[in-house]
Amino acid sequence: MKLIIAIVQDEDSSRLIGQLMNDGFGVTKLATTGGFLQAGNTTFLVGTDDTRVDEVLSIIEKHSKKRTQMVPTTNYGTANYASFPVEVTVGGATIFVLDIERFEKV
Ligand code: 2BA
Repeated sequence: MKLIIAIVQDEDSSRLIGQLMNDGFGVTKLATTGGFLQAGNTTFLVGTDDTRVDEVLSIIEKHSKKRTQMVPTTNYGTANYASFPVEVTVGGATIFVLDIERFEKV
């Protein structure tokens, strides 16, 4: 068994959870915050048989878009400091696949 942890953008989360549920996967959705942007994102936990991991990954890939975002960055100089925007590409999805030693529902 594997646990898939997938971090996606909030905008993609509704369609993604809908598709995963339709296809019979057990899913938990967590409201999370990215460390760099300090903005909300969504983390999915999906526990599944090894044989279905690729299916989950392809659903996540299909429903997770890449987007660009302008981020204000502060450049600290010696006398003054100025803030300037930098373009950051976020997503599609950041995915971890973990081996599960034991799975119980009690
Ligand atoms: P954030 O940490 O808010 O990062 C948002 C986006 O900012 C990242 O998109 C990346 O393009 C950029 N970014 C992150 N750290 C950066 C840095 N030190 N310098 C310049 N740009 C930086 P993604 O790579 O698509 O990541 C989206 C979200 O996935 C992240 O949100 C974070 O919540 C999660 N994530 C990404 N890599 C992770 C990791 N290795 N472990 C845990 N969570 C991760």
